[in-house]
Amino acid sequence: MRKFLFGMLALGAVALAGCSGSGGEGGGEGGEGKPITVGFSQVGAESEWRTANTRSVKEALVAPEFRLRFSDAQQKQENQIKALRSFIAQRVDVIAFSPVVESGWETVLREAKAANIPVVLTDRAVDVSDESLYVTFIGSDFVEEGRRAARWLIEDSEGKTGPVRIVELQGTVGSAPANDRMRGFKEVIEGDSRFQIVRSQSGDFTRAKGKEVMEAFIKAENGGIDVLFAHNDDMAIGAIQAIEEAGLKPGSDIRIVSIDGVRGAFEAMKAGKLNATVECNPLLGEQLAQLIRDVHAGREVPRRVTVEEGVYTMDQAAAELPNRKY
Ligand code: GZL
Repeated sequence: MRKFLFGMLALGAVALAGCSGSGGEGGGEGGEGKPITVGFSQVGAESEWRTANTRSVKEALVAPEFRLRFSDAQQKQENQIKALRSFIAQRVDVIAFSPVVESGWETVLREAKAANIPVVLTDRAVDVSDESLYVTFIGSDFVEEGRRAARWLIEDSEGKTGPVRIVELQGTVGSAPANDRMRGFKEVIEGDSRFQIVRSQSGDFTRAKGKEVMEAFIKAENGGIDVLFAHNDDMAIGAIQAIEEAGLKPGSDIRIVSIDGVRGAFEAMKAGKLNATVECNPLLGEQLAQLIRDVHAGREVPRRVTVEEGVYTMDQAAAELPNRKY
């Protein structure tokens, strides 16, 4: 009788661990109080936006509920793949990551699936044929962000006959935000012959590269630039330095619209050097933590979780600046 009872208890314990864990050490909600071990692979530290995003994730995934294993990929896909493989080897409970580019993830995501470790995408999406390779994606609608930037430009160009010559500082080549912001922007301006994108090049989302590429644009176009569309505020801030060093006035000689809504953008708008920024909210930490709790507990989650965002212009900057959280 005693052997039978012990057997039943052991069976129960295994079942409990099985339903509370997801192939990892088990834990978190219902896992006898064990923390949920999360492997998080971050793109890098390339922009103010990224710094705020990292802070938000680290503030949300805290002990004792979570055990966070955080890796900074320095904007290199090979580093992210290495990190994901390490998380798999460590048998974490959940993997979460922001993929630096859209393609090249099938193999490592299949390895995570084979190890029965659920994957949550944050911030950026992946382009995979098998949708079951990740459970959910939380992040902004980058196509809509591109549309919003173009709608601001159309409004700002009211009464102008054109041509309105635009240069475009694109984000990291192959990344979802770069691909989608470009698509959304072009979708709105096409059909209005006043607008011409005369130069486009990647500034890799950084201030330094944004400045360098804008210097080249100014030299090449020799005064023939009316507008800069930058895929993020950091490249716009770098470009502002290049515009000033060329003896031109950012915000008037060259009007500028960018994306993110970081503090530096509000300071530039307040100084009259940036005309508009489209918000892209990096503060996903709390929503991500709840998604991880739900995924780990085996609860249903939406395939796509978006965040609310707005558009801010120069005249709103001074009033809004004190409210900014990133
Ligand atoms: C957008 C994010 C982008 C930001 C950039 O969600 O992936 O990466 O717009 C950041 O500032 O580098």
